[in-house]
Amino acid sequence: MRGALKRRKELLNDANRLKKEVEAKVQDFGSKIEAFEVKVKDAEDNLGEVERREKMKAVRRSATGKSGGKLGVLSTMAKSRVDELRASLAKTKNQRDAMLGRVVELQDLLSALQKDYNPNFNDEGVKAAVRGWEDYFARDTDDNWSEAEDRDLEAVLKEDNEENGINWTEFEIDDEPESDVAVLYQLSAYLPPSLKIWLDEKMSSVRQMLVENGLLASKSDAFSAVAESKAVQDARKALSDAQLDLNNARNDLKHHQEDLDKDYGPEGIFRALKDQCVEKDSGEYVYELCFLSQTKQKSKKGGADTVMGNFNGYDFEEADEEVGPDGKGLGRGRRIVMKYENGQHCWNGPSRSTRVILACSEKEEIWKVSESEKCVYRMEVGTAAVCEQRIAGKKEEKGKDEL
Ligand code: MAN
Repeated sequence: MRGALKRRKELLNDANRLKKEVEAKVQDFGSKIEAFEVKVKDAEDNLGEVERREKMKAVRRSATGKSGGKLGVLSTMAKSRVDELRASLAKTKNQRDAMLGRVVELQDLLSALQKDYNPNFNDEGVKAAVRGWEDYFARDTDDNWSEAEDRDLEAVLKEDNEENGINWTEFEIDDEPESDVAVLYQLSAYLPPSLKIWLDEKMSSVRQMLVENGLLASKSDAFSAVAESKAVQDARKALSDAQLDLNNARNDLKHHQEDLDKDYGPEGIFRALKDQCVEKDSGEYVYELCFLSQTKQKSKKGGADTVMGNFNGYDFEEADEEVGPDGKGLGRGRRIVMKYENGQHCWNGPSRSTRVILACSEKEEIWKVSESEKCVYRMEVGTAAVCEQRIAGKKEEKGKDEL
């Protein structure tokens, strides 16, 4: 009995430790689930955002792309007009420079005439030319320009590119929603999220209706989810992964919570025996008892095992028998019974079931197996889990524990 009570204590310690482990898991899963919920929420938001962005891109493509939307046509025309003006300006500048050369040449000629002519020689033509030249030279004109103006002119004449003038490619393949139609979406960004989603859905359904009624070509698939972009696919995958993690964690938590709610007997001691198995050789079979799990009949001649019941709760039974000198017996008093039901179906009979009557013993062992009726079994089993302290108390000195 002393050994049995010691073992019972060990079982109780094990049971408490196992219970604590499950409680820790429940707590752990609680915080894990919170984190997974945040992840799912983020993934949902991200998917919504990516989908919206993709829609905008589609709208932009139809507005600015080769499909010839208003802005696309306008930007193409503006670019060719700018090119045309730049070519004219270049030509005009060349002409100006050539003319300037000629003016300088003429001025040199007239300067030479002014310097070298003979004023005593009465030639009216020469005199008029020199006077005219002097007037011309003295006159203020606005046909001269500064070096800075010339530099500006050179800059304007340079080809447009990313660093100079207008970056036309930006208007052709820019991802940002700058098109006239996409501006609508920019405006919708100022709306509260619920209204924004509502607006998107409305626009999508209106477009779908127009496509279905043949009023709008579906070619661009602007709002259709048929050809989903990689970005949307990735975002969707991230969401389903996060949802899977969350569901798994929720299921695990549920499983552990149910385990905590389960009846593991007095002080939860049977938790320490859960899934532990003991066997007994008896007649044609070896009988197996797995605590809180199954009872089985294993044929010694080979062949498959027969399930004699699945654990399905507790019952009590009043025992009234002598215990032999080996201490292996039910004795007298109220005994816990583990019920194993719904085992393999019995030919011409019920599903197999087993009543497992527990009595105190130092170690777990099956003492006796019987088949009281066809396919209704009874096992008398010893385990330290059901030993009672008060029995020891009667026999042992009260003060011993304190010592
Ligand atoms: C097998 C065993 C027996 C049972 C019979 C019923 O032989 O499970 O315990 O009585 O089947 O047919």
